[in-house]
Amino acid sequence: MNKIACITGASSGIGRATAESLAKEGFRLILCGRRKERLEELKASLKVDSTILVFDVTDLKSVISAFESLSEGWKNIDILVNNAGNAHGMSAIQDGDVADWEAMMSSNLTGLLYVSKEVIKGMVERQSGHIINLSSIAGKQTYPNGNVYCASKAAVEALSAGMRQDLNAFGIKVSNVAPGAVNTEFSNVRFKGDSAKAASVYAGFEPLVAEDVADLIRYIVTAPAHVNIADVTILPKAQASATQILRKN
Ligand code: 8X3
Repeated sequence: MNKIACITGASSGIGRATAESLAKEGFRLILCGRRKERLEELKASLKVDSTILVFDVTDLKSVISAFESLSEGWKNIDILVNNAGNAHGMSAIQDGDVADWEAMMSSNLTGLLYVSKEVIKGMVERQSGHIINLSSIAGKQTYPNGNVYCASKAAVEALSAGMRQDLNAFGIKVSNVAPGAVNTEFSNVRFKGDSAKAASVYAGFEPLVAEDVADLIRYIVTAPAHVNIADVTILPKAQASATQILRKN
């Protein structure tokens, strides 16, 4: 296997688990994130050839220079996993914090576009590639107090469909992955370090773990060449919708 997979938000959660899962398949990896030490630690733990790009997806100049800095041997990216993104705050729209709104729209939507633009160029030239966008159940169903986070993920859903249509002519596959409740740093970030509140999101049922989503991504990227897994929602067994979770206590 000589294929190169580029993963954003690789320093933790679903991104990190995806890096570990694709490493087991033998992919060469470009590990992207803001936290250099974590990326270095991850790189050292992997048994495949990998390289690190440290940048913030919301900073266009950094995104452009990071991809320009790749040496020739790393430029032909076969797979892009657009995983970087987060939720910031959870409140009714009338109480929303503008800084939180901007942080979500810029990482979940604009940042995904910035990174995709840099990678799509080469994919179009080579007439091959596969983009996996991490959406959410929140992109398919809006829930109370989810407003802007849900809007940012609904935008990812629209972009996945739009990318699939526009890149179809170039033989590029686009897949959309929409997870439900996954126990990662997600809720800790959403609730700004309030660990009790974060833990309560996953209390009383067995949530997904990052490896469950990574396993799905591994399946998507290793499916036969003529198969595109276009859009998958992955939920814990206890979850029936964005707002319906069967809790035991
Ligand atoms: C994360 C899932 O349900 O907390 O995107 O929005 S949810």
